[in-house]
Amino acid sequence: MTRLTPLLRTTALAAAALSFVTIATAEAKDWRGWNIHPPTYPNGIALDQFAKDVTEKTDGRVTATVYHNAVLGDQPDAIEQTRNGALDFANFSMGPMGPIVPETNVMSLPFIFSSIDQMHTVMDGEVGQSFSDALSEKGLVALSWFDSGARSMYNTKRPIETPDDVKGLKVRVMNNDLYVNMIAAMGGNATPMPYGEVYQSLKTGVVDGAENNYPSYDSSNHYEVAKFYSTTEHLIIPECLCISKASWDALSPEDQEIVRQAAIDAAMKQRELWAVDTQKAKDDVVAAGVKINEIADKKPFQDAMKPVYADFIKANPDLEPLITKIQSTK
Ligand code: GTR
Repeated sequence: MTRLTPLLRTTALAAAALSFVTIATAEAKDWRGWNIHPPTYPNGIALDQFAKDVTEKTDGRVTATVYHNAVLGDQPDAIEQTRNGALDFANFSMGPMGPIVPETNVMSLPFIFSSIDQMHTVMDGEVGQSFSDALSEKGLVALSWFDSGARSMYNTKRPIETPDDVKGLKVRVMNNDLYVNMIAAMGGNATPMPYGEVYQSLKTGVVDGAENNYPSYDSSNHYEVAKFYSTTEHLIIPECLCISKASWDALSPEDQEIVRQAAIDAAMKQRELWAVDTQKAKDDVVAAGVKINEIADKKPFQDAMKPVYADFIKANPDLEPLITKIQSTK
């Protein structure tokens, strides 16, 4: 047996300790998660639950933290950062995903889903899987789908009863040319803009209106400055809980299973909270003086979208079967 002098023994021990630390550091992963909403929003609560589950159930092999309120950047930036592994997980709307993953643009076609329930049926089946596959090719692993309700138009000027009422309005949209066409089809002028800039832009008149679901209209305080909310419900856009493919591939199969289950549980939590929060947000904005006009007949709006579909299909003929498949799903 080799005998070590005390000094060498100390050095050897220190080296062993150091290599242990190095190995432990290489293995323990600090995951950073992006969230556009406040921590009290259904998505924020669900993401915090996801982070806690992942941290506890992997025994700290992955330590996940959520950064809320878009402090790590706006959505298009965060998508890029998650794709290249600078961020590890996030909740993304499929709205700004279109320019990066063209297939997902199908979900941004106005009135493509007939109801939220139908959207769930589609997303939980093979079409949802095909979107996940397309995302994965672009570096994002979609593990579960969150609700985002239906988006409706609101503005500072007037109630919208028919597409004609949109004429001349300057409307903020998410970063996707499809929405520019959508607003133009009703005679409005769309401006793509980060979510965080909308409040100030509404307040100062840079834009006259925007469009979103009740929980976002409420939590962003847009209702304070744009008091006419009209239930056009023109977009039902799913949102993913997405993991960076680089972070996903670095996990053991056992940890991938833990993360997958945590993502599914988080989506169940989010959907449960979503229903309650939508009603609460609606009540809050009405109490704050918002004028909601319910549009019972959506047909004039759906008809106005025909050129948007025609242009889209012309530019993406390969996606037409997917559109037909979604539309024929009951
Ligand atoms: C919200 C959505 C966000 C973001 C935002 C927006 O409904 O949850 O991810 O897309 O709308 O309008 O930018």
